Amino acid sequence: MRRATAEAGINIALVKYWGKRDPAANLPDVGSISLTLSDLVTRTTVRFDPALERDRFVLDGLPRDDARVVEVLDGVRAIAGVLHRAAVSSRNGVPTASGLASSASGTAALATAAWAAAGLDPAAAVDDPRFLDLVRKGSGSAPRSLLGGLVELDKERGRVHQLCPEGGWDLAMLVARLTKGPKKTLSRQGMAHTKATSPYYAPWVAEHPADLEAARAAIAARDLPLLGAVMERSTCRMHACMLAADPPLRYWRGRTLDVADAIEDLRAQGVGAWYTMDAGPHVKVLCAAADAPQVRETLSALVPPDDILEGRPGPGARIVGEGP
Ligand code: 2P0
Repeated sequence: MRRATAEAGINIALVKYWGKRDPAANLPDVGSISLTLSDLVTRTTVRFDPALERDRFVLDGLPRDDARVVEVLDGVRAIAGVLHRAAVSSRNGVPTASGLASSASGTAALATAAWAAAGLDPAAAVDDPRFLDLVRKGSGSAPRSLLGGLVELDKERGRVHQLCPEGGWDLAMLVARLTKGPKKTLSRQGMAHTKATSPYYAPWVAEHPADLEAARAAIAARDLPLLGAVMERSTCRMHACMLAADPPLRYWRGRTLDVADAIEDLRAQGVGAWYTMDAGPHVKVLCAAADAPQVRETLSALVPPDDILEGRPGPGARIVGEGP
């Protein structure tokens, strides 16, 4: 048996995924388009070990019980015919369960490392439906972290494909981290609640393909103002859909809107910057890499410097170390 270490960057959805058509297979009701980021990464080592009686998982130095980790390992074991339990150790460059998408980078890094440690070919994994199934079951947004740059996840078969490689467009994404605790409602529960109770859910799903199409066209033309506009529209439609749930589901805080206002003001001054929010209060800002210093300065008026994170388009999940 071998040991393998993988690294995967977080990804931020520009056109959002929210809602499932098949919760057991974790298949979405809508496709999505995201940007995989450098710098904000999870690094995970997996070693299958005949001496272990159960799987061991250590996250940021602390032992944890996590059923989703065991599920991913079980999936890889079943495919590879491996019987041994595994020792898994993982380091997150982003706060866990804070709405900063560490579950996506974590699942992508874990599955990639486990796949290689079990002796399967990591280069072929992204085209293997069995691999995509187990990654998606771990986290619906995780397949997008398997590829670098701008990535689309299709809703029918759960396949991922790259729309623009990481070196293909000089973009930046800044994150204003507004809280440090865990998110108040897990995405899985929030999606089920929204689908079950929001009268805006059906229109959200019906309008979604037009946002995907507009984003694809903007990316193909490298048209940042158009992509930024679609991104803001998609996040606002997703949050509107949640706000209309019963009872309402609201991830935004007052400061979330203060940051969004500041970004709109910056744009009115001629700097191309656009906001997006996920299942948490934080605000992510998309801009040209050359404008990142100005966006950072704007965010600095509202957020302490340590709570401003920054990434560039980064590579997909990859093996960074292997051994016996
Ligand atoms: C996204 N989010 O497209 C959307 C926008 C949050 C808001 O994907 O239940 O942890 O595992 O499929 O992948 C939430 O993330 O949800 C998510 P599950 P997941 O990024």
